[in-house]
Amino acid sequence: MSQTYLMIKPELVADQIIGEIVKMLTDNRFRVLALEMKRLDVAQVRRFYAEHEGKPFYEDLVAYITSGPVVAVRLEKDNAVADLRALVGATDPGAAAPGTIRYLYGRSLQNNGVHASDSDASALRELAIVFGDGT
Ligand code: 3AN
Repeated sequence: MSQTYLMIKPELVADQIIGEIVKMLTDNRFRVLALEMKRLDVAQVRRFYAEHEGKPFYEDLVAYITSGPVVAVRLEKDNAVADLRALVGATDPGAAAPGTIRYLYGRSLQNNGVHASDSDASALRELAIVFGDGT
């Protein structure tokens, strides 16, 4: 079993598209180990997206993710990272495969609905930033 991190981004939380996504996760045999609605602060989000620092979209990205509460989800499954990336779909919702979360709920390259960790190392790092330790 491995863990990964899914974050429902502020525009979907604002529109209450939460249950639909959790159902897709459990239908795909992910176990929800922790789930919390929270408002991330700027310092947390800058660390979270540190790999994008300096890119043209970075400041807008930080402002967007801190604009309202997100729903943070700790997930467990065999092959969790790859299986979740497949369920989430491509970064650009316009390129996401039919049936994926971003195909269904993504609105633009920035407002693409959800975040999913891209490696086991990222998952550990991101879960620690958002949930603290190993809760
Ligand atoms: P993913 O979330 O698919 O791993 P990343 O890590 O490349 O994609 O991008 C992180 C977030 O930054 C995306 N979810 C999206 O909100 C935003 N983003 C990425 N590329 C762009 C871009 N070219 N223009 C605007 N926002 C972007």
